Amino acid sequence: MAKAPLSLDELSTRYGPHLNYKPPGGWQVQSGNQSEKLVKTHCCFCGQQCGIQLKVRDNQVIGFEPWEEFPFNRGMLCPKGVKRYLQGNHPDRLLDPLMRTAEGFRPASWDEALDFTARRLRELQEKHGPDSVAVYGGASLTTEKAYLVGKFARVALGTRHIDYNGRLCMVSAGTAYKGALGVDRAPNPWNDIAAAEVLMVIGANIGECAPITTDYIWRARDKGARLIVADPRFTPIARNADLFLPVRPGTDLALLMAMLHVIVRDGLTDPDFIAAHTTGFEKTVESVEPWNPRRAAEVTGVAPDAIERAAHWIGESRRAMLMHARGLEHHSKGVENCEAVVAIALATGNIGREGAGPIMITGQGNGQGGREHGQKCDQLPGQRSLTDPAARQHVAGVWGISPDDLPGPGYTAVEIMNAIHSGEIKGLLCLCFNPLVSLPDANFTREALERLEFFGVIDFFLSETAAHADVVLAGSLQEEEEGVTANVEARVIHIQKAVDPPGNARTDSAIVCDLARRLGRGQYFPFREPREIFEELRRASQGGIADYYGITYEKIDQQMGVFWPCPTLEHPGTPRLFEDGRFFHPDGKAHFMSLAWRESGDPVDAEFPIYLTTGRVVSQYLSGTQTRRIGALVDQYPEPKLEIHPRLAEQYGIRAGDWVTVTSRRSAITLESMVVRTIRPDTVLIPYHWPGDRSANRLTHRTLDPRSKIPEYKVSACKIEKAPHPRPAGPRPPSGGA
Ligand SMILES: Nc1nc2c(c(=O)[nH]1)N[C@H]1C(S)=C(S)[C@@H](COP(=O)(O)OP(=O)(O)OC[C@H]3O[C@@H](n4cnc5c(=O)[nH]c(N)nc54)[C@H](O)[C@@H]3O)O[C@H]1N2
Ligand SMILES: Nc1nc2c(c(=O)[nH]1)N[C@H]1C(S)=C(S)[C@@H](COP(=O)(O)OP(=O)(O)OC[C@H]3O[C@@H](n4cnc5c(=O)[nH]c(N)nc54)[C@H](O)[C@@H]3O)O[C@H]1N2
Ligand code: SF4
Ligand SMILES: [Mo]
Repeated sequence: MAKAPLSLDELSTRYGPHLNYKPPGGWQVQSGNQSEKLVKTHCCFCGQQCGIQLKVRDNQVIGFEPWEEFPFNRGMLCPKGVKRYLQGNHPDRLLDPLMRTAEGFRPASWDEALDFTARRLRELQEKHGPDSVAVYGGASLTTEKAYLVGKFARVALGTRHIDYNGRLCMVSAGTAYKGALGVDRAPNPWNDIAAAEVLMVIGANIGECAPITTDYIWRARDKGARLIVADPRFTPIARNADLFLPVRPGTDLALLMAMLHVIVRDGLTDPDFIAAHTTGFEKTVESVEPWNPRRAAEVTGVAPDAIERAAHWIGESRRAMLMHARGLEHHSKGVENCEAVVAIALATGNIGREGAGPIMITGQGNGQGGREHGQKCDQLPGQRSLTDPAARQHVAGVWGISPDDLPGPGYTAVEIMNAIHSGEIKGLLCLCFNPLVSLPDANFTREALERLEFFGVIDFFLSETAAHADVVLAGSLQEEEEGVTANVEARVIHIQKAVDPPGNARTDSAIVCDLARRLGRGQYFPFREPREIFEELRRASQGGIADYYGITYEKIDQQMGVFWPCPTLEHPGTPRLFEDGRFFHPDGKAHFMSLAWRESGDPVDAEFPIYLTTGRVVSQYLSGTQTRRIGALVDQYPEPKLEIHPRLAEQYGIRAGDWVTVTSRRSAITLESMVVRTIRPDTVLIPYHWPGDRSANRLTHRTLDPRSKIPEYKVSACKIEKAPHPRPAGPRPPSGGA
């Protein structure tokens, strides 16, 4: 089957020369127009899930108003939130299903596209077995859709291979919290941040990636809280820190073990709490014993007295919080890193109280809800385990199938791509995921996609990945289908439908249900609207860890969100976990782990002597499919730049604005330099929101954390050289070039 991606000309012919579209004069609204309405809903982008009111006229989202009563963000929005409304009517919107032809794509009818998709998936399964096809889901989907996708893979297709893009995001934190505390959720509501006395932010660029969280930190600062920041870069939030720990990429575990070492050595633990509520503390003590601050300083580049001070501030406080994001987690020891953070909180008794706790900062819009109800390869709804016989019995009962017909655990996201590359998996259905830009080692991903015998995508834009598909099914934006998401605090909130999908585009869940019918499994997918999916989800989650049984759309509206677990209709929800000192393990205790240092998967050496790390900028979102199409956001940061310290730049004769070729053990890309004093001199950073020859993921490696299976995006080895000539100049398209 032809697999060549569309050329830019082909893309433009089909979708018009609308790259980086700005509406002439903006979509301005006449005031007092009777046909306008405001719809209270949430931002479709990051895990803060800010409340926003979308302004709707004639079935089009034409603008927004702040939603000041919504408690999480109180009307505040970041640059992405105020521009999100520009997607719905964007000229690149897919308005019909597309089928690949020898020349590119042609619009097709839904019958043709869905029949073809169902037929090809079944043909592959008949020939090569049920597990020869895989499903990719995504955590920008509403929880209803995420639940539906998990059920679709297992019940309609009967494959064990279903995983999602949150595998690239939250799984190190999730694995660690599940192992230590028995539940994969930030334990505290965000108001607790404002009540903390000591805040440690580790591997989180709060100002750019969790902008609204900045406000909570300011509130704590206003009350005198101390702020510790650990990051290889002096990020915007670090400018306000009392203590900055410029940690070398990939060495957080040594830093955290040394902090634990000091906490134990100096008697800063909470022995009563440890004795009453935890197990295994001696294992942790033993593993941190060799990690005195001097040894850790050699590994991390952080001065010993700074490590001592951080440990003392946290150990001496009864209201300390440790906040972390992907800088800590995108590592081949991402789980241990998070376990060490949790261990510091537990050892000092800083958990289960206002202003005290370890908190993961969930990234994706529905990063929390999207990881609770079964689109993970080893999971059933309610954050249940797919291998637990009682969980299988319960969920199979709700679904009306035999537990014996539920497939077992399958591959994780990167493992699925590896199996596509090796030919083991031959068909893929992908929705809400752009792996060609977001998986590590992009050249490998592209080779894999070209080997697929069938590839179907559900998206509303033709992403770089979708350009490789045989069929692209025109799906829906968040505001085109009702549902729920769970924000960074595990507050379940209500996504309101503002408009219908445009043209012949359909809602994601209608597409999935229709496909299930064409696969002969329609009786299990009778849903006419998301509310019916939610009702089933409530029952499927009942009794699980993420228990949604007591949550209804109406209750969410009344309470402005309901924190799970919420087991009964009378239950108010659970903003703060562990207040009664009970953890979610059967023994009710929190479990300490033993920690062990190991090197990253792509270590620096004489040939590749510089640490390369990757991350984000405030105006772009993830693989950029959405934000690279919004002119005002593109203008803020049009191209990826190489952040480099003046000292390192000087060593290579690089001046600000020079073009630099960055080479890793996989590949090379050339980009403009941005010489800044805010990064370690042994480290460079590239934001990853761009495809093709601007893609940071051409350079990254496929080493995974052995337990969470997260890629090690935050540390690769590279070399740099000044490039004689820049790449061809001029505006670049949002799509293509992959
Ligand atoms: N503007 C914007 N906001 C977003 C997103 C976006 O794409 N754009 N994406 C959302 C999503 S899905 C996510 S996951 C979050 C991500 O949010 P963050 O994790 O905060 O963002 P990153 O830029 O990936 O990395 C965070 C920080 O880690 C640092 N870092 C790199 N290596 C290391 C290391 O080894 N140790 C330590 N301690 N720090 C290190 C980087 O310098 C960076 O400042 O943001 C969410 N919000
Ligand atoms: N080098 C490097 N790589 C990284 C990271 C890094 O820090 N460094 N971060 C990783 C992280 S934390 C993450 S979360 C991943 C994200 O990586 P991806 O998940 O691949 O990124 P997205 O841009 O969210 O891709 C989602 C796709 O789904 C579509 N989409 C969005 N919403 C919907 C919807 O409601 N319905 C449908 N049908 N489609 C939808 C979008 O148009 C887009 O094409 O990237 C990872 N990759
Ligand atoms: S991108 Fe995140 S912080 Fe910005 S408005 Fe949207 S939800 Fe809020
Ligand atoms: Mo993420």
